[in-house]
Amino acid sequence: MSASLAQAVAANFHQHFGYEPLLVRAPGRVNLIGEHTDYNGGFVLPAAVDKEAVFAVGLNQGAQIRLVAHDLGETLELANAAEISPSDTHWANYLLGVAAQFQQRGVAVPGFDCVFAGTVPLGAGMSSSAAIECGLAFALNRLLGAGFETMELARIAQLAEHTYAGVMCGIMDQFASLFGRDAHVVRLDCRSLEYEYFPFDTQACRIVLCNSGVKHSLASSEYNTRRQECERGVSVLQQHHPEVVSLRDATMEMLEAHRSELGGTVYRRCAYVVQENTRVEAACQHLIDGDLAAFGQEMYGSHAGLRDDYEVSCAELDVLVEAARAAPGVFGARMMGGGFGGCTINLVAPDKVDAFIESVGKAYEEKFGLKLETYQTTIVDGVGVVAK
Ligand code: GAF
Repeated sequence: MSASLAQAVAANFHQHFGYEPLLVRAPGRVNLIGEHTDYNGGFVLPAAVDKEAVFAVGLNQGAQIRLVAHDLGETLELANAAEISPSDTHWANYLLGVAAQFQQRGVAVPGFDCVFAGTVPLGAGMSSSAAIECGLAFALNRLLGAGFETMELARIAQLAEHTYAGVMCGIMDQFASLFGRDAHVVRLDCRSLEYEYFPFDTQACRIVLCNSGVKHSLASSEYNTRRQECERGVSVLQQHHPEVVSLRDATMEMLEAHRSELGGTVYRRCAYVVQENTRVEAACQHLIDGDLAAFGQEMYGSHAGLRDDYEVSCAELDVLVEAARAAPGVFGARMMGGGFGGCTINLVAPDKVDAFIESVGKAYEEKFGLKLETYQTTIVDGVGVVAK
């Protein structure tokens, strides 16, 4: 974490509010494989990374909520913490939604102050919003002595996104931000919420993100539509297979048998999810076997499914993945996150990173006239207090 960013946030808090805050850091995430599976009760394989949000938070002994977005130089004040409601100020909703979730769980939220800043690129599919939600949830839990367990904080953050940001996200991003572990990826079963850590050495295999720079305005509405299409698939299958509670329980055989009833679009959405769950399980085995080449093939398969069947990719992401495939030293590549823009994730041999960036950057500039932004990420611990 950037010590200077934490210092700047702390200094800003002192300047605004004049007392000592709790300092918290909350990372964004990458996801190696398992996309759009979380809200289908399936598997994901994310990790928390060194692009983080930093918070200074304190209770102000009054009733006001005072929020400062350090990077934007914007503030928002609410007269009464007991009367929280969604705001017209977009960024504030991620914070207010969290406070509202505490209240919903019977925790009285008194006046508090919060200054936050971050290095998670916005709209890059690295979950800047989850980082913001999780950081405040962690801080309020501490300051209020609410005693929520970490998984409950993930749910609080997820529901904040549902209710105050209007995105019906799964739990992956919030889970990854809170449960990340240094030098490990974590496989989460999004139904049982059981999880398992796998060592991942970014010195031996670099995680390079290529930011398409595309921020699709339809991303959240299309995301919610995909979720509805999956629910539609489940309701069709349930009529024949009552044991199907989510697409996690579906098989390709079931989908084939009821293909016409599902209809072309819903069939393809469901097929993608069923196949992606299988890929995550296979990918974890490849990780255990130390077979990065085989792991990478699962990533390419994931991208093809997201592009052709789930239809959440875009031309820029497709070009980045194809350019990666042609570049030296690449084990695998795919679009990452909700889609319609944001980043691709690439696993690259350490000695080939510079050549990879040059080659993909050149292809991207040639095709779209855009300068490619890339990030080499390392895997870090999940949300925690910033050591003083
Ligand atoms: C977004 C959502 F927030 C996640 O819950 C997940 O569904 C992801 O898109 C796609 O895998 O990041």
